[in-house]
Amino acid sequence: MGGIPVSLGPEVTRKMDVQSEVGPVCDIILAAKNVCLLTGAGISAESGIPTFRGEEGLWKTYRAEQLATFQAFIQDPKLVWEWYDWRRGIIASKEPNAGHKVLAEWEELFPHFTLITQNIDGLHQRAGSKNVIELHGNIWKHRCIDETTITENHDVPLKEIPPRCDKCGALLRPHVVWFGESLDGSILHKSFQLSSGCDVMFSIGTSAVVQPAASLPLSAAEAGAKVIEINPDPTPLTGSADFSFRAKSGEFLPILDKELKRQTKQKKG
Ligand code: BJW
Repeated sequence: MGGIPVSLGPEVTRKMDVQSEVGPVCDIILAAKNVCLLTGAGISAESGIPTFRGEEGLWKTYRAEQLATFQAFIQDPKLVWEWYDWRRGIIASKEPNAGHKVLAEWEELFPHFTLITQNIDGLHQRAGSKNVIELHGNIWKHRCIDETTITENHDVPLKEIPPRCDKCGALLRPHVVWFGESLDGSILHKSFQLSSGCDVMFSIGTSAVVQPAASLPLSAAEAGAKVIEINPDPTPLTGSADFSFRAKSGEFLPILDKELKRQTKQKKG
């Protein structure tokens, strides 16, 4: 299956003939009974939250192995928690963008709609999405490394670093999935089931390199779904996507949404 790369930089987006660029993909989306989405850090980029990879990415400053593994945490919990505390501060000061808001509205637009995110920032929920599958956890939750109990914590900054469990005094860790750790089995199973059962699968703002999340759109494609990618840069998924829009999600999703709603109205009227 060959992807159709459609370049839509900000200039082009303003000038493009919306119906000819987005029209064909709208027909496919509106015919779908079951729509599934996978989002990544790129969807929050326009809110001002750094992505992981790329020029401005978090890994440019910190090496993944230094901070996003359990070994790194046990070696230096203070360093790891300082990094998370810094990121919590950034996230708390930012707002969901136009892309998050469109996806929140799509929950009502499609009868069967699944939003799967790799993001831990909670911005989809803050934009109004009610059913969000979080593959890599949530930065606003802590987990006791001994008792595995999960607690919500929204303190910015944290009161103590590293934080400790109120009940047993053991170290608390961020309730996120680090490299080398397994994702929650039931969440992963459900995500693959939903991806391989959908008619249309979006991959939005993800570099599509981190497994097993990156396999979700591929499993959808293998099961016959149309795959639509939205990303300013090409990714390893691009060749397998039916449509690959080179665009920022916060700019492109509102355009797509407007056209979907226009076509829906036209069909009804
Ligand atoms: C825009 C934009 C705009 C910019 N609009 N777009 C083969 C098979 C299976 C596993 C592996 C394998 N090979 C290696 C592994 C292990 C590893 C892995 O995948 N490594 C790869 C790097 C090779 N996977 C794991 O360890 C996973 N566990 C696992 O597999 O368990 C079983 C196992 C155990 C032991 C051994 C082997 C298997 C766990 C992965 C956990 C990932 N955790 C992190 C950190 C979470 C906590 C935290 O945030 O602190 O999750 S890493 C980081 O990457 C984070 C993200 O969710 C994840 C994905 O990143 P994402 O979202 O794609 O962001 P970026 O920055 O990469 O991309 C942003 C994109 O946005 C770019 O493309 C931009 O162009 C674009 N963009 N502006 C739209 N405005």
